[in-house]
Amino acid sequence: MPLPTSDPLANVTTHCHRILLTGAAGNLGKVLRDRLKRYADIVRLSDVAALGMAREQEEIEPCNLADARAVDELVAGVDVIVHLGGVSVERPFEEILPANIQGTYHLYEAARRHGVRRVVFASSNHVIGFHRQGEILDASAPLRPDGYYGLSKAYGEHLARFYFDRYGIETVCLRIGSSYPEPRDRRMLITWLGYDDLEQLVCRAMFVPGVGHTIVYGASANRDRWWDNCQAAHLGFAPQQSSEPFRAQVESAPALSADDPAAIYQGGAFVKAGPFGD
Ligand code: NAI
Ligand code: 15L
Repeated sequence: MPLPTSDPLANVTTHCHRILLTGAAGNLGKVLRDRLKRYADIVRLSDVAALGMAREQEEIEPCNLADARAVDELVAGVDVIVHLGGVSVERPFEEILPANIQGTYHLYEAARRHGVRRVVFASSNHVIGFHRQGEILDASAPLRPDGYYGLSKAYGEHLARFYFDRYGIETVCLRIGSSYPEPRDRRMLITWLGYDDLEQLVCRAMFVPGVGHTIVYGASANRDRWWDNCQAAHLGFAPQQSSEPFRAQVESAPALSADDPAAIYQGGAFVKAGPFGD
């Protein structure tokens, strides 16, 4: 897919002094760890899990997002935050609360205190997971979270909206589909976001001017789509990858039964996780 003729990044510097990457020890954190160095003098890497030794252009700052003071120190001196940290799957509310809900609040409060002007927030397709597969959704679609995890991401999107309206901190909320080296099942043929497209999306989310509070779906240029990014056209996100080369391999596995909720709703298997602790 060609880039838009008037690329919003055409005359914009895509470089800053320091990027903070939370969740840097996770799957996507590992993918972005090196790639973000293209866009900053220094990438500050943070996670509650081990990150190894700092390499060139890196600072390592371990931090639990649930610890407000530690998060405040983490954010000092940062130009832009790429916030991937937190629980990334459906889990009991008691696990989601400190990492995703309190943690994201701590991050925005620190951003406000330290004058950070831009956050890239890893939201998720699970904020709309209870819409039916095949329904085409844009950024104004009603939220239909498919669990506590999706609810926490919905909270993060609303928190970002509030911090823009109240304090002018801009956020691009990435409603990421399924970002893996390859799509793993039929649903991911539609929701897959390749890593080069992830990098393009994060770069645009960091540097396109005047994003305010933007919601964008993160999927590659796959044959079939459920998501329409018309309301994020100002980002100029033009995915270049496609799940099509993986179709034959994915479709060689048996399909889910048509009445399986994982085959009915956009959130896939997340819609049938839990209840926990009964
Ligand atoms: P991941 O689970 O591999 O990484 C998340 C990282 O956050 C982990 O390294 C974990 O240690 C860290 N973390 C958890 N609780 C923390 C806390 N209290 N304080 C500090 N760090 C904490 O997840 P992945 O796949 O790398 O995803 C990154 C982000 O993107 C997550 O926010 C996830 O919800 C979101 N996302 C990912 C998708 C994907 O396909 N990989 C799809 C949609 C959203
Ligand atoms: C997510 O939000 C999860 O973080 C990830 O583990 C995937 O399951 C993805 O969504 C998905 O929906 O495939």
